[in-house]
Amino acid sequence: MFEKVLIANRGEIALRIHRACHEMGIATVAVHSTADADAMHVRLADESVCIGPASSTDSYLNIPAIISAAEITGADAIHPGYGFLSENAKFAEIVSEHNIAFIGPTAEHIRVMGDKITAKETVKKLGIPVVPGSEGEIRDIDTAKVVAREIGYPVIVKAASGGGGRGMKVVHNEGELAAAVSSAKTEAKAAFGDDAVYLEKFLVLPRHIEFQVMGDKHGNAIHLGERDCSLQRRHQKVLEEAPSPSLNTEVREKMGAIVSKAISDLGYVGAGTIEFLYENGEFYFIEMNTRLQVEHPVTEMITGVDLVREQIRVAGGMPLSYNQEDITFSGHAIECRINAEDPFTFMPSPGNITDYHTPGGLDVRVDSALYAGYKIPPYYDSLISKLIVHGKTRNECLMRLRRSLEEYVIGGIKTTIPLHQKLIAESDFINGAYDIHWLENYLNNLDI
Ligand code: MV4
Repeated sequence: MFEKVLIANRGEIALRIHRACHEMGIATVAVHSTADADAMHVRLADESVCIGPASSTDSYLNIPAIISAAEITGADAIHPGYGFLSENAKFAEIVSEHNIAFIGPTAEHIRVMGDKITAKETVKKLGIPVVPGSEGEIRDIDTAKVVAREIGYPVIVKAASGGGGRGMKVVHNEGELAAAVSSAKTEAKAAFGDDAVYLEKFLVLPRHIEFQVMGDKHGNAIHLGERDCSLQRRHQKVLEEAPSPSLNTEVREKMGAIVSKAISDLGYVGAGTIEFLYENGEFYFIEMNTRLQVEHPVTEMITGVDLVREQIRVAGGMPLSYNQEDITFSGHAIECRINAEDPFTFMPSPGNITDYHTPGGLDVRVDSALYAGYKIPPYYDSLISKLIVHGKTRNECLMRLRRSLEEYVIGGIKTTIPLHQKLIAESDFINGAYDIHWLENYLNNLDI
């Protein structure tokens, strides 16, 4: 197994990775920007290296600086966390070329899944149902018209390299199609340097359901159930839960069997997430993420599996610690993403943490790099903490979440805790009756 792992990230996820490493007896190297010299991830790690100025482009995205830090400290593996370089195929390749293990899938798997057209073609061949649409890229408007007539309006134009909802256009009739394709291409070219777009049937009121999967280098693959991530604002997830209130055991088992077979046939190694839209009992693949996700703790809370430990094991060539039969699902878990933002305008609110008290007790988990006296820098993502709560039932989980949100004190800045308190008191949320558009509608109709 590895002796020393370099953690190419910051914040709560850097701590999460450090904790898994130390439990396995592995030493850690933190990297940080000048703005993060006092950050908790630097304090906890066994060693640390400054890799550049505040701007992410020059530090957490600076490949030569990160490789140098790994070589200088003698790290034998790099964990990229989420965001930053985690789904950069070139980075995975460069790491391997330096005889350092990349804790994640192969560069080839990252590349295939990074392009949504090749991802869709690949999983379709592996037996995963996909949203009806164009066979690959739309190259001319006449083909687009034929495909759209076949699948029926509304349709959606998507960028192959898309992310965060950019380069997406919903089209209600043929009259709007040409303009939508052309503007999606322009937007995609500007945002990603790639103007390839494809067409899909637009699903009007789906849920966002994602399956956690893991594979090892011995041909084993398992799934760890789903997470419901439908509560989003501007393509940023706000709250996630597992299991999904909208899936029944039959559909869950069917989806699970399909995804684990596909991951095994693909020879995929590491943790991954297969994203679906779920509507009227039917599920359709949309994308695959080849990284550990922000919301992975809800899966850990209902399965008891340490996903980061498994990532490290399989990257080091060890088999997964679990067969599918060993994975059992117990109770319910919910994660609230707590951001340093105004809870209702979402304006960023960085600054000094004057007081800090975390909730605790049975089945309460806080993943955060905050401490009293810490100053949140303005340069990075506004996620500052994840409150994850487990209960034997969804109702018990909700009661415990309400109590935990009450207990949590983060003084000196604005946070999204009040939004979560309001949200979990809503009858639609309590009833699990929400789709991907519910939260935006709810926020638009708030009188504040
Ligand atoms: C869709 C869709 C409806 N129909 N595809 C948004 C970002 C990207 N990850 C995929 N997205 C969507 N794809 C079809 N065929 C609706 C969305 C979508 C969405 C998906 C998941 C969670 C929140 C969303 C909010 C708006 C639109």
